[in-house]
Formats: sequence, C-alpha cells, structure tokens
Amino acid sequence: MINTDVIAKANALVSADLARDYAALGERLARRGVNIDTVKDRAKAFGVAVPSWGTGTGGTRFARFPGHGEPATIFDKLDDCGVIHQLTQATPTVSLHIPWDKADPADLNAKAQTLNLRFDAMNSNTFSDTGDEHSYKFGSLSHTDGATRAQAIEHNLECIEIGAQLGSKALTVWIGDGANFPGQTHMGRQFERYLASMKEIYKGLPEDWRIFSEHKIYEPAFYSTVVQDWGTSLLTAQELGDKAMCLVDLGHHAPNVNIEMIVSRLIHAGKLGGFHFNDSKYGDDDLDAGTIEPYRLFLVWNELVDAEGTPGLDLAHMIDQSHNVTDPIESLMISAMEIQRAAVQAALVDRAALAAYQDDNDALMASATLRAGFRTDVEPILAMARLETSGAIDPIMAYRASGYRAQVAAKRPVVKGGGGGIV
Ligand SMILES: [Mn+2]
Repeated sequence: MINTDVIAKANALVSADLARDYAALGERLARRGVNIDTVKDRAKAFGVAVPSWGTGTGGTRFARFPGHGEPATIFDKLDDCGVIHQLTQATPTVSLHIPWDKADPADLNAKAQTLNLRFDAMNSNTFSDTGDEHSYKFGSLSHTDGATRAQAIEHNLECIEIGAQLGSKALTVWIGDGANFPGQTHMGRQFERYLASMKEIYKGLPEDWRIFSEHKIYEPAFYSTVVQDWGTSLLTAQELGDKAMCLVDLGHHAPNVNIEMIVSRLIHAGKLGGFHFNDSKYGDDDLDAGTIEPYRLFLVWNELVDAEGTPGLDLAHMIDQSHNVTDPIESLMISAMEIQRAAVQAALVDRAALAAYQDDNDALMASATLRAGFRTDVEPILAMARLETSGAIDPIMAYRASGYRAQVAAKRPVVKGGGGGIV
C-alpha cells in the first residue's frame, strides 16, 4: 500500500482548487434542481472489480513487452489491486482467474483483508492448455470428445468450489470454442454439447450463486464462435434457469453494434448479469474504458440508471482490458474512474423531462436532454468523493509521487519479453 502521508501531501497541493470547483459545480447543478452531495454519495457507492490478470502487462498475438516490477504471483497482483483501490476508492473487489490465481484460499482471504479488498466473480479458463490431460485445441465445453468436455466441466466446478471459500457469488464462463473453417464443425450439435456441459456446471452452483454467460463474436475462432452474440447468450441463460445471466463485454461485438440497445433488451428479459468494461476502435481491442468512445459508455450507463429499481437487477461490474503500452496500475485507475464518471453523468439526466420529450416525439430536445448529462464535467464530484474516503484527488499524480512501481520493481523478479499471448 502507499504511505498515507504521500497521499495527504499530494491532496494538499490541489484541495483548495477542488473546494472552489466543487462549490461552483454545486451552484450550477442546483440551478438544474440537482443536489451535488446526493450525486457525490452515488460516486462514493460506486464500485467496479479489477481483474487480477489486468495488473500484468498485456500483449498481442505478436509480442508482449513486459513492464518494470510486474506482479509475479497472485499476492503481488493483489498488492497492485490494493493500491488501485486505495487511491481511487472505486475498486473494492478483485476478480480471479483460475488456474492462474490458484493459491490457498485462507492465504488469499487474509491478504485481501489487509488490503480492504473482496473477491468478485470467478473466471474459468478452458481457452488454453495448462497441463491437463486433455487439450482444448479443438474446444472445451463443446468439444466432440466427452472426456475433454468432462475435464472442462470439472474445471468450472473447481472454480466454484474455490470461489465459495473466497466469498465470491458468481462464475463467469467464456469459452474460445468455435471453428476456423466452414464445415469444420456442425454448429447445431456443437451448441447442444455446450448447453449440456453448462447444465452440468449449473447443477454445481450453490443456492446464492449465479453463472454468467459471456459472448464473443470472434477470436480465437475466426469463422464461427459457439457463443457468438447476445442472442446465443440469452438462449443459454434462459435454458439453464434463474441463476444464469448474460454478461456483456463491451469489446465482444461486431463494429458499430448498438450495445446500449442490447443492454436494454437483456434488462427487459431479466437476464442482464453484468459487464466487462473496456473500449475498442475496431474489434476486441481491449483498450482502456472510456478512451475511444466515452459517449457509448455513457449511453450504456444511461440504460442502467434508467433501470435502477428493476426487481432482480443486480449487476456485476468488472474491467476487462489488456494494457500493452501503459503501467497497468495507471490504466486500471483511469478506467475505473472513467466508468464511474459515466455512471455519475448518467445519473444527472433529467428523466422526467426526457420521458416527456420522448412522448411528444420531440427528438431534438430528447437528444439534448440526454446529452446534458454527458456534457457535465463531474470531475469535482468524483475527486471530492475520493478525498472524503481517504483516496487521492488525483490518483495518477499521487501514484507517481509515491514511487510504488520502482519499489516493487526492486523486489519482484525481472520478466523477459518474448512470444505472443493476449494476456
Ligand atoms: Mn471479457
């Protein structure tokens, strides 16, 4: 963790400016009938999970360029997650990936407690081989070979078992199964095998657990993917039962797809379970949330704020990105704050006015009313929420002043660059 004196010193440099900015914004919002302190409370209540694997430098199919002081173990990763939450106060939970993060659950719980962290959804991995008897080269839960499917099912059940000891309440299943050639697989039979496997996993869910089905249009399979879009994901969730929900990864759609509309439809179906936030320009680019299309992120949150109070709507929010050219801690902090920003901006939309304009078919004013939320600079609200919860007014400035990366680089083993690999 970062010395609290470092944070206090960094905050002292800008706290007077923040107080003035907050007061000025408060006055402007009051003219719109909005109480700034209520909005600030919403910012304080916000939380998004950090993926453990996001703390390491990512890569592409071509290469990976490791940074200094990369985490070597899950405990190093948790240390980094602790720093992210300490400074932003927006990431109270961590999402683990098995088998990458396997360790004694008692040790994981003890470590998380010292860092004020909890564990969010578990993630299984049947998209790469990690030494098991059967290979996932040609698929996992939908594999033509029953023994390979059984191994993949068993792995998911093990993830639940580990997660249950960590206080997790959900399992996210994403598979790389699909095909690279037309004719390579029978698409119908492949999906049926997938469903049958998912039903076996579903049977192993504790009463208070949920299972999330995550779709992805392409990659690693480049012709067809078993769970390729939200339609297949919804089919799966509906076939499995009440504890099965759909997870929307913002990068897993075809270009230009209207993601906020998918969000609305899944809410209507009572099957929206959560998100993997990231951003993209072309495909599943796994870029930092809010850096390419901040308005799209806002529109997704607009749907979520609009649906607040819907019975059964209980969403798991997680970041899922690959940080190839930045310090992952800095990217994760910025991303968490961008997601928080969109959530807070969406809360500023005058919903009564918007509904009236919609009912009057006043397209121009409806659009302008929506955008008024997006155009409001809520940074003073986010910063004040951080300051009042012992975080940093400017997390990047405080992080750089702390020298944390250099300190851990002196202790952690040097990682050499080399071959490709997405994560
Ligand atoms: Mn994802």
